[in-house]
Amino acid sequence: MTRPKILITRRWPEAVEARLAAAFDVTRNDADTPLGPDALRDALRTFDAILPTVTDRLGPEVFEGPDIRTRILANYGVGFSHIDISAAKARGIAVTNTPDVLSDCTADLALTLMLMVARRAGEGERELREGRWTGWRPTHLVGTKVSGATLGIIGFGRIGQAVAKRAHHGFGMRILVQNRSAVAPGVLAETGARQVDAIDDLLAISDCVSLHCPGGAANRHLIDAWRLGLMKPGAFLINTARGEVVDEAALADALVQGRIGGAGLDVFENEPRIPASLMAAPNLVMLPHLGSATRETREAMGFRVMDNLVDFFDGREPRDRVA
Ligand code: 8YV
Repeated sequence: MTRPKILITRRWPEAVEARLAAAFDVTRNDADTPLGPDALRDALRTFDAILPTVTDRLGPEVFEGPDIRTRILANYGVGFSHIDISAAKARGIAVTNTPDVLSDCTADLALTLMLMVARRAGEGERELREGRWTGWRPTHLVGTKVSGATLGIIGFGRIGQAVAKRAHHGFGMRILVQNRSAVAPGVLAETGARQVDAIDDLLAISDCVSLHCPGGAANRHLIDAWRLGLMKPGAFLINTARGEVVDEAALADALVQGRIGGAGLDVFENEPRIPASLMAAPNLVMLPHLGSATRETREAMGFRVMDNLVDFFDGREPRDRVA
């Protein structure tokens, strides 16, 4: 039997690439630059499977036209708002993702950002490296105590729950949760969390707000100027979910005007472009989409994609099918 032809759209950890190459007829993108719409359109006509990442925008236009060969988009990552799911479905293309394996590391990074912003670690590091540190003094770079504060988590899936565990059991934080469906009482009890119905209620009483909901059109600008205005003065906003969930221009205004205490962002609306207003905003820590960026997790994500592919081509239902 001929082996399925698969395209890995970016370079992946070597161990995973080697296992994929042993099982499939693999084409790699050795330039490791994002594929544009034309390349993706061609790929849909050339490969049985495409293994995309967040940098491959598979919008509706890419799926148009005849002779599509691809039967599965086995996404490397849990978020898939870069893929037009209804267009994929309409063309009979399955879509899978990689949940679970990145929850710990993404949660770790959300906590990293929270601590960096609250304790002014970004400012401190810049000051020291630029030779501006004049020495210790009681009023120097005084931040905000995180231990015992209230953390509002929007989206209480696997990553949100992993954040709650760290914040509650590590830092004694009180946990508030907003989620589109009711969270099981047993799950809330693990971190003494309380679920609120409305995002607005959570924003008004949280000292820090961390976003863990999906991206995509439904949640675009969920955090807009009005909702930023509901946050406590001095509160922090952390986004490790998707850039589009936050209105970046409104966030920059809120930071410049000192209406909130600060923000930590790992994701952006138009990656890798960062608007000048955010570059200039005070009390903002920005990281280049590092949520899952550990060797262990990036390998586990790759092997999870491989499991999905093997199941699919062996005629079994892939465990992480989202469409
Ligand atoms: C990935 C992520 O690095 O899984 C996700 O949704 O945001 C990151 O962990 C990226 O999306 C890879 O496609």
